[in-house]
Amino acid sequence: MLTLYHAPKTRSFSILWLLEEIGVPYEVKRPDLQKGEQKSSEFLKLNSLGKVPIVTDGDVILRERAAIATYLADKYSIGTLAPRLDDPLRGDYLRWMFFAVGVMEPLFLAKFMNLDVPSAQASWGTFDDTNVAIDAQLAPGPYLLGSRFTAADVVMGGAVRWGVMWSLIEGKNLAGYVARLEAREAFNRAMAKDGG
Ligand SMILES: N[C@@H](CCC(=O)N[C@@H](CS)C(=O)NCC(=O)O)C(=O)O
Repeated sequence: MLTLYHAPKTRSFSILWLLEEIGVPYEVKRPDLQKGEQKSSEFLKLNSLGKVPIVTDGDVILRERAAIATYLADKYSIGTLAPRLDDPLRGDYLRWMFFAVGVMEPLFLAKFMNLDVPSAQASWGTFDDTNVAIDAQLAPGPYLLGSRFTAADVVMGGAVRWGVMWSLIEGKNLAGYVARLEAREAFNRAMAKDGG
């Protein structure tokens, strides 16, 4: 049985959503972040950073959204939510899976904090390059890899939704993309389960 450690209205929503997309049975454990349960010694054995999401799959302990999503989609939805290793789309799939956490999140934070990071040192290049790259990737649509919805849309989708909500990114293809994601049945099932 898969177990997801989840807290409402946090980054772990992506994994809740992905599990609903995959359709595999799982249980949810809900540490109370307000009470600091994620910093208990028991929890820190699972993730020394004291953060959700965590997924356990038997003896395997998974941490970090992009890693968790890559593992789950490869193991439980290969050829559907994850392009196979020999699929030409695999490269783009991995790019966007890791773009969300490695490029967009630090960029959003830098923007929020008004940090002036030289583009050669920043993982995101320039803000405009990043913004244009995301919008251009979505131009053919309806999803990141064109007609195919993948686990990368779940992880990137979370970041794009957030960026659009806070007006951190813009582009003519973003609002429609977010609306398509939010219309998905699995997304709405996850929303209903988010708070418990
Ligand atoms: N790099 C982690 C970040 C996870 C993360 O930031 N989780 C936050 C919630 S959004 C958390 O658990 N915060 C609780 C705390 O640090 O006390 C990932 O992508 O999975």
